[in-house]
Amino acid sequence: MSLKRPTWIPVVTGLLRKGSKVLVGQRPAGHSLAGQWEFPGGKIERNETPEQALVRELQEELGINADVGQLKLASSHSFGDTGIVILFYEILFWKGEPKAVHHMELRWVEPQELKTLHIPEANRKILDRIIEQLQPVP
Ligand code: DGT
Repeated sequence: MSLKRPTWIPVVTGLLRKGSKVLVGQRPAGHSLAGQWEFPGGKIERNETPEQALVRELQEELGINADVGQLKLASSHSFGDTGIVILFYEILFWKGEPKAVHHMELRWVEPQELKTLHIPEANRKILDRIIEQLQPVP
């Protein structure tokens, strides 16, 4: 058992849907995981609910006003004494057109294409479940 309590960083991300596709952004240089393709989002700040944090992050990163939908998945990933817990929310409706304000590039991809992209390990671990969540409801 570890003597030191781990530090957990709570993160929220949005699964923005357009038809069968989902939006991913390439993380900018100078940040951790630079060049990797992520779902837009970021850390929950103090005194924010996960939904408030996601609305703020999507405004800052994409310039959209999002309507946060259902919580679809949760994942955790640790490195050393630190870990992240990521909550994935479905985003079906928003105002504005997503722009790469923060990312190097944005792409709408088919869920299966996520397998071919360089994505964070925290997402890779649960990619089958992410893809399953992104299938259209029959
Ligand atoms: P950092 O990590 O200190 O460079 O800070 P930021 O501001 O670049 O990171 P931020 O606010 O995007 O925080 C999200 C953290 O979660 C970051 O360490 C990367 C990690 N992460 C893993 N998978 C994802 C994902 O799909 N989307 C986002 N936004 N972050 C992810």
